[in-house]
Amino acid sequence: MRRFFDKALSIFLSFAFVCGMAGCSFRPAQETSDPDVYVIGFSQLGSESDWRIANTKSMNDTFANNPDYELVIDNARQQQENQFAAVRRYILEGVDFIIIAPTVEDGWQTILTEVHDAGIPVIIMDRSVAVDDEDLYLTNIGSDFLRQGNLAVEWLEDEIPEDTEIKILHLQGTIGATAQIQRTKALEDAVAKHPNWEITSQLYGDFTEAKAYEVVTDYLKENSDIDVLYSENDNMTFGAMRALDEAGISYGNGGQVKIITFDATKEALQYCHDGKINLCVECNPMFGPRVKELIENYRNGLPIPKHVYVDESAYTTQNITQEFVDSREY
Ligand code: GZL
Repeated sequence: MRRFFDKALSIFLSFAFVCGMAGCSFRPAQETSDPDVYVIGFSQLGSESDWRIANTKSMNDTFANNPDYELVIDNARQQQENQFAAVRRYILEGVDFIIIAPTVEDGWQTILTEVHDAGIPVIIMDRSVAVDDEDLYLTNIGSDFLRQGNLAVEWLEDEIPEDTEIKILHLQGTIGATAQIQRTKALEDAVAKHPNWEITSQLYGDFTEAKAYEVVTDYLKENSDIDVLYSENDNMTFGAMRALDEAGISYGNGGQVKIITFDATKEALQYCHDGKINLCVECNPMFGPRVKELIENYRNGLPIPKHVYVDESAYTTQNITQEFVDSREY
């Protein structure tokens, strides 16, 4: 932590001198009272969904009241450039550790090389990064998104008789995000395997409720012949449900449209229990305790696997109770 203080002081003095000359103001880096506190710089990609809010809360709950750590969080508002700026600020401030929840997989080679050259360890959390050298980060902790997608298509295969034709409306998350890439791959591979399955359209919902409501509303003006909605996160599903309601199209158990959604947030599970959503595929955001354990293993010189997956399941109206829904943390 001493490095953080020395760096912050020297940067502050140099910037103050420059700013004094240029007449600008510079807010000193986040300062902590104890030089032995381990400072973590966390570049969170945004606050676009209930899942993301729960993910940030899990990190805060884990580190915020721990006297040994200081967690500095930057919200990139789903812009990768903002993540780069935050990471470079953390390097300048000399934090002890960096955590990145990347918006998309591409574009991280340069910035992760800068972090590596600065000698700061990095954990990639949630989605993945596509870099030439996996040694640029300690580990990638997140979900097996392809397994999530395969759980969804396996459920659909059980639901749909072999020779029945189905039309699938596909709502995609942020293009280039690992969750989007892998959940899309599972569906596209299944459609290639089932000649009676058709994707009528792939709409871009960016993992947000507002965008999904907008694109599904527009789509339903010209098309209403869909049998399945495959939506890559709950918030997009909520937007699509609003659009379906306004178009007078039924969904859920006994409805025209079977709804498949990813994340399994409490609100989605309640809809599932009530028969309005057919399948919720879980995507666990509660990474805080596991990330803390990985950081402590690193600090104690213990081995860390390159990929750490979290446990997840899939839920239907038939296999959840109101008690289970009430028990959920997020
Ligand atoms: C999945 C995560 C996705 C969620 C969305 O791990 O990256 O991003 O499924 C969130 O809700 O926006």
